[in-house]
Amino acid sequence: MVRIFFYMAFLSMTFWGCSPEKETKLFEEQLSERTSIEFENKVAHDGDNNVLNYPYYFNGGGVAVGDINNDGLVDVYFSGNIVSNKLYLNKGNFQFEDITEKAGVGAKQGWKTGVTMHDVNQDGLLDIYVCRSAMGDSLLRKNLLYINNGNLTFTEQADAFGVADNSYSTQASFFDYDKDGDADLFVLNHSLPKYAGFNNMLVNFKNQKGTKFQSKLYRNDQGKFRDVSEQAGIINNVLSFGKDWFCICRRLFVSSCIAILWGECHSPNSF
Ligand SMILES: [Ca+2]
Ligand SMILES: [Ca+2]
Ligand SMILES: [Ca+2]
Repeated sequence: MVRIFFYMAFLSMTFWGCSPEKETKLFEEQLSERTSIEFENKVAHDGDNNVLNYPYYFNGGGVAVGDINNDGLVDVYFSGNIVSNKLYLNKGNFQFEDITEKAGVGAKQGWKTGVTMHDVNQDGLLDIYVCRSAMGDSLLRKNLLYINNGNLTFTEQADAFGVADNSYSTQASFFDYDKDGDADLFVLNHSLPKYAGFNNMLVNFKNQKGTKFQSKLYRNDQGKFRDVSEQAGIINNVLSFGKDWFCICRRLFVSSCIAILWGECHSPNSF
């Protein structure tokens, strides 16, 4: 009996003496109190502003990261549907400064969606391309291209570069589709809710085309972008929802089975 008690006491001491290893995590959350990043994509729910009138109401905005001033620190740009976009300059040690106003990249008008950073004019400075959607006024749907001036300010030049797409845009990506050394542009647009209910034959949807929701491929011709969607064989119809894309074996997959380049491929729907 004494021996059993001894063993029990020993085991208890052993377990009590062992503190569990500190849990190691792959990521560590940095709170806004430290980073000063306080962006919030607030959307109103009143009057005609609701998901019934616009089914993409909760698609959200976007975020792009890149070193806009080439100081080795990655900066962050957020797009807000109806709130101002925000550009945060990375000061190091997880400290960020909101430079939106002086940078001139707030994009306060329209309904902003996806955003991507790319050095569009190849001057060594990252530029910012912002997609817009939702608005009935096509002028407010024009996508925006903020060219980096090199002094923490930007100038909007989407029209000058030929990328002021006024469709209902979800997201855009720059990539060199014709392998000539410069980056071209693919803009994924979505349709209005003609497909709602799915009470029509899919073949009818597939035959419905329109410039407002047609996804676009823009070829970079010496710095000026031109719409080459038709000649590139981009297949579009009313069933265009959104995208997640990746290149495998020279094939471009676009979700929702809309655009097909370099082959006859289909990908799962990812509305
Ligand atoms: Ca930086
Ligand atoms: Ca640039
Ligand atoms: Ca190219």
